[in-house]
Amino acid sequence: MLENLGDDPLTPEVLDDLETTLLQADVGVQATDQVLEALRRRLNTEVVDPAEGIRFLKEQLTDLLEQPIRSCANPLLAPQRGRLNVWLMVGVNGVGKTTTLGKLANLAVRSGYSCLIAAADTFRAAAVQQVQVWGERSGVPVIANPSSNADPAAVVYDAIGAAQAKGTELVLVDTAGRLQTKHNLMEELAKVRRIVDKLAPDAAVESLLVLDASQGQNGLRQAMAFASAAGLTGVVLTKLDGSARGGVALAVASEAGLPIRFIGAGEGIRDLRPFNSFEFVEALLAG
Ligand SMILES: Nc1nc2c(ncn2[C@@H]2O[C@H](COP(=O)(O)OP(=O)(O)OP(=O)(O)O)[C@@H](O)[C@H]2O)c(=O)[nH]1
Ligand SMILES: [Mg+2]
Repeated sequence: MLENLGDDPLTPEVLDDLETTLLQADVGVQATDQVLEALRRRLNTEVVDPAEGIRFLKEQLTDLLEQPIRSCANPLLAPQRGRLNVWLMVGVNGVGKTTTLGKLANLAVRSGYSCLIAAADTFRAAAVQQVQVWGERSGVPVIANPSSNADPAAVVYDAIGAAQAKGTELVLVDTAGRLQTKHNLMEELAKVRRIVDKLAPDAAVESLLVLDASQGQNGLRQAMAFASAAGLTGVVLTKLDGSARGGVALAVASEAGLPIRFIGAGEGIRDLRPFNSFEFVEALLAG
């Protein structure tokens, strides 16, 4: 729709269309209101042509995404060399945690990090096998507990111990999918998080919420609930190769204050990109 603006002035109708576009892209009411309010305030004080209006809007959206990134020490998330990094993949069922972990393991190996996978999804029988396949693809060892219904915290304990013994730089932890409303499962996750902090107090810990872009605004509720249980530090947005625009990233960045770190756009091992807010906003508003 933005291409069709032509030389029309930015009328209230055009602003309404913009609002609809943002809401349909799952940006959410609060973030949408915030950026459109900024645009309206500007329109009240000066004459703004459509191209400038759109440029201003993109700048506002980018700024919402950049704020949580700016408040982190590292604008681009990468494991820190020469020390232990522990990255947890958390989220609701089927969002792409294990796939993202597999892609990250591959990226880490290609970037020359020593890496290890902790198979801490002990909930589903096939989960360990699935993560083992991903490990084999990149030649990354997988630490698992063969007993059924093992304690995920025990697997993490073993994995961190192995990493410390070998001087491994990156431990990627696969966790079971869980609904944010299941209190006992969220407690189990909080326990895993505490074990990491206790065993590896000097490690650089990332707790990454994996969000399925096609779940729209539900992602914000997931972010709020996982933030407290898992001590979230960032978000990976998956399934952006589908029809979802992933505007929930803006809601999550502005309302949960979480930086978006990676984008998953496909099932393949290389279908993972570092998050780029400028590119993201262009894609969000395109066509
Ligand atoms: N199209 C697409 N599919 C994806 C993407 N990421 C993951 N998937 C698919 O989503 C499905 C679930 O992926 P998993 O990685 O098993 O998800 P999970 O979060 O580990 O699932 P649970 O462990 O059961 O909670 C699989 O079929 C993946 O191939 C993506 O970026 N794009
Ligand atoms: Mg999984």
